[in-house]
Amino acid sequence: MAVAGKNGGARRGCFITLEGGEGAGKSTQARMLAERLSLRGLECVTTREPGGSPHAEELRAVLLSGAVASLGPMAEALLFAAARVDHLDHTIRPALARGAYVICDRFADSTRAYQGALGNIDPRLILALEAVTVGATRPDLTLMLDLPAEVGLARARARRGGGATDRFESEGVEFHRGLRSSFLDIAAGEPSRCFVIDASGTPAGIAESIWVVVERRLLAPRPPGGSFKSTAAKPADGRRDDVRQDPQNQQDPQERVKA
Ligand code: Z5A
Repeated sequence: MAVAGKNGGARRGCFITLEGGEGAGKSTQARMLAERLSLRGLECVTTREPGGSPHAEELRAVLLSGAVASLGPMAEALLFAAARVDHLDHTIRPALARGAYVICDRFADSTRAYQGALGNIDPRLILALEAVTVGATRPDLTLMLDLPAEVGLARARARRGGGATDRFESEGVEFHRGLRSSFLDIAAGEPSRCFVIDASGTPAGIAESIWVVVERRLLAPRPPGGSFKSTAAKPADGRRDDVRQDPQNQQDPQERVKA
């Protein structure tokens, strides 16, 4: 059933985001998840932030060059938000409106973690900015890929070879440890949306863990003669009502899905 969103028309599709630190495997897993959903005959749109639409990709180049860093984390947060507005308007909302599964490599939780927690911006400001930019188009499911900062950085280094680091890759290991705990804090605070996935295994093993969560949370048929009840944690934004919200499927904040 289509549900009218606050910021942008009817919404029938499903919005999945992947979050986590540098080199956690988000892009790899976004691709693998899209392939698996496509095999089910579902339309998938894989996208990323910053970027995902022509103007937002232009802003990505500016942000990752480090040109905005000297203006401080608030200016960076505003520019990430500007890119997000364009991305939502031109890629995410149109895809959701036609019923697609949108799989997005990073989204608003990255602003909360990078600019908010690590940039020391008052969380109320970050959440207010998020409310204005994202509106009703909140993720149905967020997969937090978790692994030690050193492992993610080593993966990213190996991939880069001798290439130059970008604005965020060049931060020290303490920054990346802080990021990891910020993402875990976000997941613990919103267990009805977020699932922590152990991202230290093989790509295939992690993909399997993700599939278990996606099947259970988004694809499982309703129980005969009834429906899963919405939980108290259901956002009051009128998002799609056909995503299964089984309270028993909410992750205990301490529970990690093992690869
Ligand atoms: N940022 C922000 O500050 N605020 C915001 O609001 C938003 C973003 C939206 C975007 O950088 C930067 O913008 C990001 C946060 C900031 N900064 N950083 N750092 P990006 O898009 O260029 O990079 P990224 O988002 O951090 O992703 P990544 O480094 O490309 O990592 P990944 O997507 O998580 O991993 P991957 O590309 O899938 O894999 C990395 C390598 O590891 C690659 O060679 C793979 O083949 C390998 N890999 C993947 N999985 C495995 C496993 N399981 N085992 C071993 N090796 C693996």
